Amino acid sequence: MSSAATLITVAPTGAETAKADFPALPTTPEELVETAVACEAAGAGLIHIHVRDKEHRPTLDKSLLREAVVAVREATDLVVQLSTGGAVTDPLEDRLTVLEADPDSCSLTCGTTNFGEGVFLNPWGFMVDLYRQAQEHEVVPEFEIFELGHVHALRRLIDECGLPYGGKVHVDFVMGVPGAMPATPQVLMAGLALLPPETTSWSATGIGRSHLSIVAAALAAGGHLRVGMEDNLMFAKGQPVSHNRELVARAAEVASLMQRPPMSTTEARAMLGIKD
Ligand code: KMH
Ligand code: ZN
Repeated sequence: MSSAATLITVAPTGAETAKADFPALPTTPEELVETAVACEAAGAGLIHIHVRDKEHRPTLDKSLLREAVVAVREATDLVVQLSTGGAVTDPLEDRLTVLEADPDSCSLTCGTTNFGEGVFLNPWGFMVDLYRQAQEHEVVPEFEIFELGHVHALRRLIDECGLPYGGKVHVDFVMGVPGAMPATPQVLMAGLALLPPETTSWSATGIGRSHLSIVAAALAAGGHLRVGMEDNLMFAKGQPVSHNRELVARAAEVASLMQRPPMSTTEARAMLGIKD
């Protein structure tokens, strides 16, 4: 399960930060494509996309999602992953329709969790529907773990529904969301110890100031990385991120120093079981 090269996922936008509060956040189609191109050049292999509407508000509008998938595919070779998490206010039915936009991959969160002031709902029936629809649409799910118990829910999903499309199981630990599991190396190690045997690869991301310690812990433990302004708006103390590329470039530099250079997009597709 550990790998010589590192998959760097960029999550450039998210659904939580307002453009008005953070103008560098890529929210328009043009900004998304420019970000994707720059991050691929800096070492990213996968992009996790949340789309915004003309007013920069998070949206699950199907045609906007489809346009984003097509535009990023035309401009890059990145693995294109759409968020099915959306915003905490998005209805479950709308989150299920994301697969109709035909991404390579989709996020699939393995249970409900506290999410700051809100609750991010992922009841069992929704997880099963999303899992089965991803199998039917030939979309590779990435299993998001916000709490340690989510690892057991993933085990149950695989037991009850079989392997995902592509035959690989890629897990992403999203650590340090306020109210959910803390972003410490110790918690990451506990999560790794619980992973189902079917797991073929894993990555981790630390929210906010835990970002760099989780980069280091994940690399040391043989995992992959997720970085980006969805998770972290500060490059360093007192220095806001001015472009997602900076976070990808730093992750690539640390990974290379640890003899785990960034993976190519071809290697990423093979590792994740993405269809040609
Ligand atoms: N925006 C969060 C409520 C995902 O993309 O699947 C959920 C989230 C996870 O970001
Ligand atoms: Zn997301």
